[in-house]
Amino acid sequence: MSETEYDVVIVGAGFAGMYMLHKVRALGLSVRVYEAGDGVGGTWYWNRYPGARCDVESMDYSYSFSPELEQDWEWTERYPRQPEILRYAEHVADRFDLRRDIAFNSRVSAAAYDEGAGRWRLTVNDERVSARYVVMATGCLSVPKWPEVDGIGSFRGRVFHTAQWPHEGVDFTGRRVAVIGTGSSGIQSIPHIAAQAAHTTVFQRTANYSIPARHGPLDPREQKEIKTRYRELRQEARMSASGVPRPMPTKSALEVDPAERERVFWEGWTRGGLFGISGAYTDIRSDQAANDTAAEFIRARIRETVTDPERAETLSPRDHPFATKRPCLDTDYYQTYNRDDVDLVDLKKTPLAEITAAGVRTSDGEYAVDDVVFATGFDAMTGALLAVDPVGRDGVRLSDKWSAGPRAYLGLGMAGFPNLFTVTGPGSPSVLSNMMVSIEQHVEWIAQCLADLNGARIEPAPDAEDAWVAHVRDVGAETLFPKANSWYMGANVPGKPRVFMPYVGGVGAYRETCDRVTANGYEGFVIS
Ligand code: NA7
Repeated sequence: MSETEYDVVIVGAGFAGMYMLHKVRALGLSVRVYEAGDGVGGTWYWNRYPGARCDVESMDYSYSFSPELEQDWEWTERYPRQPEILRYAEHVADRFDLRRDIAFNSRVSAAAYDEGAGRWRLTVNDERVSARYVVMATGCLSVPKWPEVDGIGSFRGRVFHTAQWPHEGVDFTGRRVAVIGTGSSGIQSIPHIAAQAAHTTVFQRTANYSIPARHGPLDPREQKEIKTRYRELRQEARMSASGVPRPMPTKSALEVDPAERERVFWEGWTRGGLFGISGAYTDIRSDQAANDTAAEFIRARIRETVTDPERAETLSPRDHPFATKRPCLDTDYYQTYNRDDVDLVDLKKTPLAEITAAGVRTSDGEYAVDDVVFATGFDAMTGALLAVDPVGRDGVRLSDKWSAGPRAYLGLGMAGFPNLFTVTGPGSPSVLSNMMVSIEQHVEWIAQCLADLNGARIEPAPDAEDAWVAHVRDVGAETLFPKANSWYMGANVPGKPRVFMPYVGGVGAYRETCDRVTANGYEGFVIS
C-alpha cells in the first residue's frame, strides 16, 4: 500500500493541534493534522450539552500568540459558552488558513516507530502515513467514559452522553429525564434540563463542591481595559500558579481569625469563580484543617440554598477535601433542587443496578424515564493516548510502559518513544491550569525543539524520566489531591492505575524548568 510522507503529523485539531500546525508551518516543514471530528475545536466541538461553558474567564481562555487576534476578537460573556468557544476556534482556523492542512473525519488508530527508517508509521482510517515527528494533541478530556452498568442497549428511550451531544440539540419538553453524574457537565446541564423537562431525576454518586459562577455579560469597557494591558496580563498568567493572572495568597487559613476567614470566603463566593475560595489561602489544597474551613463554608451555603434539609445533606460533599476534584462553577445548581419536578437519588445509599427498557434501576427500585443523560465524564489524560497505543522502540507498547500509571518526562515525551511529543501530557500542569496557557507553552517548546533538532532524533533519557515521575509524585503527595477518587487520580475508570497524573508544581515554575532544559541543550533528552 502506498504511504504518504510528512515531516510532522499532528493528531487532533483542538486548540493544541491548531496552534501546533501554525507553528510547524512557520518552520517550513511538511505537516498534516488528523482530526476525528468534522470540525476544529476538540473538546469544544464534542461537548455541546446545554449549559456547557468554560470555567476560566473568556479574557484568559484565549490564545495569546497573536496580538491582532487578541485585539480583534470580542468576547460577549464573563465565561465563554461552548458555541462561542467553537466560533472562536473556527475563526482562528479561517484567519490562519489552517483547514487546508487538516484532514477531518480522520481517526489515527495506530502508530508504530520504525527504528531503521527513523519514522513513525501511522494508520489513519484506511490510509498509511509516515512522519519523522508525531505530536499528540489529543486532549486531556476527549475520550468519553460511559458508566460500567448493564442494559444501556436495551433502553427504549433516548440515550445521550454530555461529551457526544447531538449537534442539532435536544428538546426535553414534556419528557421524564434521568441525569447520571454530577461533575461539571452534570452540574452545568442539570438546571437547563430541569427547566425544560417534565420531570428530572438526578442520580448522584459523589456530591461535588460547586461555587456560583456569577456569570453575566462582559462589560465592553472592561474588555477594552483588559486589552490595553494584555501583554502584561498574559505574562503574569504564564508565570502564575494556574495560568490565570491573580494575586497569590500569603496567609494560612488557620492563622487568621474565623470572622476574617468567613469574610474572605464570602467575598470569593459573591465574586464567583474558581479561585475565590480555593485560592484564598496558601494551604487550602495542602492542609486538611485549612481545607475543612472552606468545605464547611460551602456546605453551609448548600444548607442555606436547598430548602429540604435531607436533600441538602445528600448534596453536601463529605468524602473528599474541597478542590481535590476540579471545583464546579454553576448557575442555579443547588436552587434546582427546590423544584417540585426534580428528584435526587443518592447512589451511595442505593447503588445503580442497571439500565432497563423503561429506565434506571437502583438497588431500591426502578425509575421510569423517557431519556437518560450520562454526564459520566472522561477517561482523562491518558485515554486518548492509549486509544492509539503507540508502539515505540523494540516493539514496546505505551500501554505496557504505562501499566502501572503514566510515565513521561515533563509531560512532553516518553523514553522509548523517539520523536513523539505529547501536548499537555501527564506529568505537566495541564488540567490543573488554564489549558490555553499550558497548550501555548508546550506548543512553543515543541516548535523550538523541532527547529533546534533540524531533523535529528530526540527521546527522553530513562533516568531523567524516572526522576521527573518521582518529582511529580512527591509534589502531589504534599497536597490533599490523592485523598479524592478523582479523574486526576484515574479513580473514575475501573482498573486504571491510581496515580496522581498532573503536575501540581505550578505553571510558572514548570515553564522555568522546561526553559532550563532547553537552555542546557535539552537536558534529560538524548539527541542522536
Ligand atoms: P466528571 O467530573 O468526571 O464527572 C462525572 C460524574 O459522573 C461524577 O459525578 C461521577 O461520580 C459520575 N459517574 C461516573 N461513573 C459513574 C457510574 N458508573 N455510576 C454513577 N455515577 C458515575 O466529568 P465531567 O464531564 O462532569 O467533567 C470533567 C471535567 O470537564 C471537569 O472536571 C472540568 O475540568 C471540565 P464520581 O464522582 O466518580 O463518584
